[in-house]
Amino acid sequence: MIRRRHFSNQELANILYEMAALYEMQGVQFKPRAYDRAAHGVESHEENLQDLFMEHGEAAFAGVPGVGKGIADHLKELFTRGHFREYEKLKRKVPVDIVGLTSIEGVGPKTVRALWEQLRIRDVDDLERAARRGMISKLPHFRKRTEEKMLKSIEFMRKSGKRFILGFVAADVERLKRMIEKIPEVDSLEVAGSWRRWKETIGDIDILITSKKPKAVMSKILALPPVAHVYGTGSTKTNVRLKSGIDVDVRVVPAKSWGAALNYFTGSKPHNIALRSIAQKRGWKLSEYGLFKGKKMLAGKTEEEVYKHLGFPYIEPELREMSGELEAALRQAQGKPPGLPKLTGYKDLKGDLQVQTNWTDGSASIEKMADAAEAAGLEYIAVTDHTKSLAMTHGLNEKRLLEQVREIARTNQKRKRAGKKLVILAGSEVNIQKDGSLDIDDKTLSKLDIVGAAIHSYFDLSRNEQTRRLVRAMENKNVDIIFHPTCRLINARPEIQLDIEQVIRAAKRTGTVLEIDAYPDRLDLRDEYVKKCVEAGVLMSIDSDAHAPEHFSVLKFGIATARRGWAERKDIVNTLPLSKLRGKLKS
Ligand code: DGT
Ligand code: CA
Ligand code: CA
Ligand code: ZN
Repeated sequence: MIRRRHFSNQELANILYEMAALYEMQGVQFKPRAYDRAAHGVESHEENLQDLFMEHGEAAFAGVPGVGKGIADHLKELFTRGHFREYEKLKRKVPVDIVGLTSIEGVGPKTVRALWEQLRIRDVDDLERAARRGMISKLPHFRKRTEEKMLKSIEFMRKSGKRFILGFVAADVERLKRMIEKIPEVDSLEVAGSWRRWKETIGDIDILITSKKPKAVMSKILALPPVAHVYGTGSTKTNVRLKSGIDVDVRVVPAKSWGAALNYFTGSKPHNIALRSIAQKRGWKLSEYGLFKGKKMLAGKTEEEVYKHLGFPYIEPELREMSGELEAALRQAQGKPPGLPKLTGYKDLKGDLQVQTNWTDGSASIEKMADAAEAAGLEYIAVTDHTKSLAMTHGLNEKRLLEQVREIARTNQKRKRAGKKLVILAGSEVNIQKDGSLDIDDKTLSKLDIVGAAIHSYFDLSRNEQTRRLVRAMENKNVDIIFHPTCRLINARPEIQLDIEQVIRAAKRTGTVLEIDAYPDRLDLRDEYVKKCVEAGVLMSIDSDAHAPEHFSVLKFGIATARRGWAERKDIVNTLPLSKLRGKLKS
């Protein structure tokens, strides 16, 4: 019997992204954008599309943004035959690893095509070899600098290794979790490890289960469709690899040890080790089975109980990184400030201050983005499209920006008449130029409700120059927020060189908000910089950087990053209602 292949939504999206790139390489019009849109839609769809299709047939595609008749037919073919002809045909023309190659900075589909036609480069290894021998810079239209950049980017990717960006595998993890929860012999289940601590990347998925029939649970897990390979399996411990390439550790523990095990497998390892030594100092022993005094179990059923016996209040998983949480917890237990922070909650955001629309590189209209934000529970958004010096995004010039201000006013009126509540602010993501000046004049900026400024080029300036550049932008009295301040892309591009302490001081002095961009591969500011801002009393915002209506769902990853940086509600400007937000921005 041939088992039909099962595709995760991420795998489907990757195929569609590849289609977009293949078409773009061929110089085909419109299709690349259509496939990109469909890929976005599939990627952020909650339910697995293949499962939905098996259950509901073609109706499965109706709710997926960007998936029209043509693409639905391709997916249908993929589900029923395991492949589809259009894709194979395109692949035959250019048999290269497009996804791998285009993940190198500065390599787009057109470059992939040129490299294939002139040097027969198929994958990243080929590219690296050619670049090292200086063959790229000898091609027409390629410069020495481009070649050097490619090599740098390849080196960075190799160094970052195989950690998965949490937000990009979240749908797969949730789906696996639901599948295991449905196994009748499973009593309770939690995903522990770095997932539960909301780290920006995870090395693997750690699943903790209680069950009275561990053998049955394990054998049913091995039979789940996403499982690709079994490293080892026993009644308490099983290790597998999923088809998506990520490893899973499964542990079954007795119910009486649940809390101790959850604590142990949530980590972090240094946090565990510290707790263990605190137990030892009292002559006790802490393990994944419980807290023991000799043979007597003192605690272990819940995490709260374990912490309590050790003299601590409950510590949120996001704080368990040994960055001072035990000292703060101890002070709190002794009634001495400062204790643990009262972390920003996952439902605390009232607005989103970075949203792109189809006026530039977003996929949807102002109105559609507003409706989606309102459905996501927000009270306001700022429309912040790119500006003119980012030509590839069709950035707005002064005239278009002012047109957009009027369009936003009209949209607000229209939505208000229809009884909708969310308010749209007129904003901008102004491009910061090499010298720290902005590409939109001050007079125009002063007409906006809110101005975000961001760096999108010259990532390799020296630390001094880069810091001065950003500080100059903050000194502009119209600039309310710096978006994605360090410009890193997780696993793809390092941070720009900044004297972060100086940046934070300048933010404080100028009253500029620093952003936590919540998009999963940005999370910029990162957690440790968030903590520095909290300590310095610098306000931050948590924004989605949405380019499509479904992207508001990424806000939770930004909130997690804020929590990992100990941020409270008072530290996050968009936890405020609109009326109070205005008072926190520059006038
Ligand atoms: P990851 O998977 O690299 O993103 O990070 P974690 O934190 O999920 O680490 P992982 O999967 O190796 O182990 C899960 C948890 O198990 C870890 O957070 C703490 C605990 N753990 C693992 N190895 C040790 C150890 O040698 N000693 C102690 N005390 N705890 C450990
Ligand atoms: Ca892990
Ligand atoms: Ca693990
Ligand atoms: Zn954009």
